[in-house]
Amino acid sequence: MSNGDDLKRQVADAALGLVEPGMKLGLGTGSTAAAFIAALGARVRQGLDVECVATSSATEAQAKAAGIPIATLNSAGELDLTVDGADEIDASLSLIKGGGGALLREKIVAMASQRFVVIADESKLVDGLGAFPLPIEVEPFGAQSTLRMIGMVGREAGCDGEVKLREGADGPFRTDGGHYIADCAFGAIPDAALLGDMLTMIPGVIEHGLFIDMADAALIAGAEGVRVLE
Ligand code: ABF
Repeated sequence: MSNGDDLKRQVADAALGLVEPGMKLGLGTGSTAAAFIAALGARVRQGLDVECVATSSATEAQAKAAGIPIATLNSAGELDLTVDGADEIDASLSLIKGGGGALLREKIVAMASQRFVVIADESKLVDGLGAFPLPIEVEPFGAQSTLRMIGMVGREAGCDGEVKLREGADGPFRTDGGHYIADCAFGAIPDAALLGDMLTMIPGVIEHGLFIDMADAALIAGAEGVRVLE
C-alpha cells in the first residue's frame, strides 16, 4: 500500500468515528471518499444501520457493491452528515472540488446535509485557491460561448488563465447529469467569493467547483496523524 493510500485509509477511519447508528449520510466521490465508503461498508456488513445518498454513479456502484443501502436524495430528505474529498482546501475551509467531475451532485448533497466534513491528505492544503484548475459544470448547448464568458468574468475577478473543455475517452467529458466540465487554469483566485458569485450569473454555467462557507470541518491526514480543522 502506498503512503498516499495509507493516509486515505487513516482519514477515512477518522471520519467513520463521526458516524452514528441511524444516520442519513451523503457519500462523496473520488479516491479519498472511496476509502471512506470501503470503511463504512465494512461496518455496515457488521450490522451498522445507515441510509446513504451517493454523489455520483461511481460512488453508488461502489456503495451498493459494499452492501451499503442507497436512497435517492428526494426520498432521504435532510442528511445528517456528508463526507467528501476535495482538490484544494484553504485555511478558512474554502474548497476547490470537481476534479472527479461530480461537483454538481456533490454540492447539492453537501447543501442538503446538517454537517459537511471534508477528508483529505495534507497535500490538498493550500495558502490560496487556484493552482488546481477550477472545474465548472456547463450546459453543452453553446458551451464555447459559455467558456468565453467564463474567461471574461474570470479576468474581471482578477483571474487569468486558459479555460478549456475537459476531454473524455470519446469527445468532451460528460458528467452524470450529461453536462460538460470546463477546467479553468487561473493559477490564483484572489477573491473566491466574488468569482463564485460572478460565475453563477452566466446562464450556461450549471455550477462551479468553489465550495465557500460550506465545510464544517476538514479531517487532514499527515505524517503526524489526522488533525481536525474547523
Ligand atoms: C471529489 O473527488 C472531488 O470533488 C474532488 O475533485 C476529488 C478528490 O479526489 P481524490 O480524493 O481522489 O483526490 O471529492
